[in-house]
Amino acid sequence: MTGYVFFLEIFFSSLHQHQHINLAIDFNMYLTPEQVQFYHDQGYLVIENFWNEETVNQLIGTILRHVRSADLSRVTSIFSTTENMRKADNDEYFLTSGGEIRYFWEDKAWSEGKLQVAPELAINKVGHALHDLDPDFEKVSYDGRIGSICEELGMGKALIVQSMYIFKQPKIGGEVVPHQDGTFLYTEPQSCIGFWWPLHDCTQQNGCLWAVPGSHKLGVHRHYRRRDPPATGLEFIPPEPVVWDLTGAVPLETKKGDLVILHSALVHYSQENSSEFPRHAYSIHIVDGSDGIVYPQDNWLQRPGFPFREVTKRV
Ligand SMILES: O=C(O)CCC(=O)C(=O)O
Repeated sequence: MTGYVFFLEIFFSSLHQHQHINLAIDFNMYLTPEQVQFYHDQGYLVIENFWNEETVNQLIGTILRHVRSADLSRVTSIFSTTENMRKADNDEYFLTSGGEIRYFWEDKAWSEGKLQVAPELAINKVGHALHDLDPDFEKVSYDGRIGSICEELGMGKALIVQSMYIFKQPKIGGEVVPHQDGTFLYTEPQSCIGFWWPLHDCTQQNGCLWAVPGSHKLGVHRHYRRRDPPATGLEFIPPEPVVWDLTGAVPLETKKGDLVILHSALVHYSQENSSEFPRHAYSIHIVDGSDGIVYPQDNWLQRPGFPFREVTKRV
């Protein structure tokens, strides 16, 4: 929808210079035309200061309350994205987590069957329905600004399909190997957009996100899918790992509360947290639920009886 466009003429003056700047402001748009263009050209976009410090601190406090009050004694699932460490593929706890708040351990938190650090320093991630089951995460996930961004990036009906709280723990936080989000959450045609917020300042030492600009233009290379019954579990099609060309990858050393938006086919990753500082992040993934766009039944994430909800744009 085209909104009203106001032209503002701003006059700056100083002892040495006089400058007129014309700004075109469309008050119905959240993104500028330059930001939309950047996203389409590069496959990602960083928006600074999307959340203030109070929101960031509230979310960290909320997740710690969840972890401290959860019964973790029966949680056995370790989450790792490296090919030889993937344990999720046949793990019922993971496969049925689409509509739940579930906990996944960091691999390096364990040695000889024993947890080496306190549980809140040992969790890799919490997934995958905080956005629908916790009021604080619901409030930030269904923020109308996100609906506006989705519309401005071309989505008709923005449905949040999953959320993750990623801990990237000090010293033991594992890498997230290069991947495309459209591998794990795909629609026909592809439509997924990732929203990722750091809750601590990110550096290369604590495992900031890396993006390969323009990589989204080559499409999604691989699918992670539920096997056809009567087989169970998950598989990659094709099974062989993709050898990614990471030439030109850029570190996104974002600050807490910034927002990173990721195209479904953008190759991105993060390295281990080798620092003594945490690097928490919250992310949601949104797909287009418009007529004619299909969310296949072999996507790993299914939540029968608990429909995905739309994030509407701000008015
Ligand atoms: O938080 C990270 O380190 C990586 C997250 C990511 O790649 C994703 O959510 O797709």
